[in-house]
Amino acid sequence: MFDLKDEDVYWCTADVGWVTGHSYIVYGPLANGATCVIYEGAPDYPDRDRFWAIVEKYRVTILYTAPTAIRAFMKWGEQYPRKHDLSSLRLLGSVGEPINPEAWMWYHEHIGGGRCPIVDTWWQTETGAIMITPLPGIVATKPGSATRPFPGIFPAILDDRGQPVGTNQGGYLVITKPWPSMTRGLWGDPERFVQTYWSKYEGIYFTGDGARQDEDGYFWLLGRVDDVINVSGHRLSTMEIESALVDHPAVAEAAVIGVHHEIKGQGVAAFVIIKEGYTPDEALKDELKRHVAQKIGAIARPDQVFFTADLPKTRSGKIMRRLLRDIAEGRALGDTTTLADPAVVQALKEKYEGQEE
Ligand code: 7RM
Repeated sequence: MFDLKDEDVYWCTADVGWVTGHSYIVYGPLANGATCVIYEGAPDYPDRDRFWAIVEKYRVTILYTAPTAIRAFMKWGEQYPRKHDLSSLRLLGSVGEPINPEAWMWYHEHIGGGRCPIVDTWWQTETGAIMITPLPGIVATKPGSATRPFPGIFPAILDDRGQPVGTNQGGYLVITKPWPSMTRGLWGDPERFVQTYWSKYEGIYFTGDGARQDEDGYFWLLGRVDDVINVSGHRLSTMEIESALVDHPAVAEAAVIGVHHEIKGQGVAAFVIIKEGYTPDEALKDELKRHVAQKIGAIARPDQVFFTADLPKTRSGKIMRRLLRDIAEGRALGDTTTLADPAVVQALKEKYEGQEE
């Protein structure tokens, strides 16, 4: 994937505490005897050229980073990379979420000087290694596509009934044959392992991602189809953030969704029902945001908190996050016929439009 040679200086900018860091700062490159840069710090400290200063100083040849970082660099402006000699770079990588073509082009031009291939690498914690990626110099890239499966990996895109979808039709991304680094279980919860990955289709690994394949067989990832949200390439579960919120004494109930965010890809929006005796004010919003950051980590801190008296639920009590997403993104409401009380969502929509930050 990274075409590693003895002379290369490889730098994966991920946080070592997240899976890309474990796999592509620690196990992978060290097992392969790579010469690596290992860095901990912020990309804007002491200044917004931190990455480019490091590339120049250590003559980095292979740089592996994330779309969210690239979007932040785009926003800061090309003057920061331009201050440095980036001519050592020969290969760029991207991981963590779909890279939007605009960010791809900017990365290619302003970091890669128009000469470096970009490997857009799709994989998951559960896959243990990169699964869909161009091979540099072999597979022609298309901005925004992770291109083709790595040799020996067999992905497919299926509909709800398990039938392959047609060209350019969206569906569920699955892997149909085993591969060396696949997850073999969930610690202490074998039931959940079967439920999450092996019960949608018989004998086929379910990724939880949507995708389509174009006329050249290239894969285009379409994001998650479950309650996983992707903030700056970091995977978070809506449930986990909801639990952190409910853990606060003021909170009776909470529903968390991912909403479109220009830099982070997705941001966290929380709809919160508070208990009697608490005041739904700005101070409480800030306190709840702090509480989540303290319980889970800064990456999970909600961008928006909305107080509400009710949440849209089905008759079986499942929160309809799809409707909350419609509300948060200002879209017309989708199908509400399965709601226990359709009035709740209309009231919420009106209230939300008043509260928007
Ligand atoms: C490596 C990592 C996995 C989820 C995965 C996708 C998304 C990751 C890409 C991507 C489109 C990519 N592991 N994802 N890489 N989507 N193109 N190149 O992020 O377990 O934390 O997350 O991330 O939704 O299912 S992870």
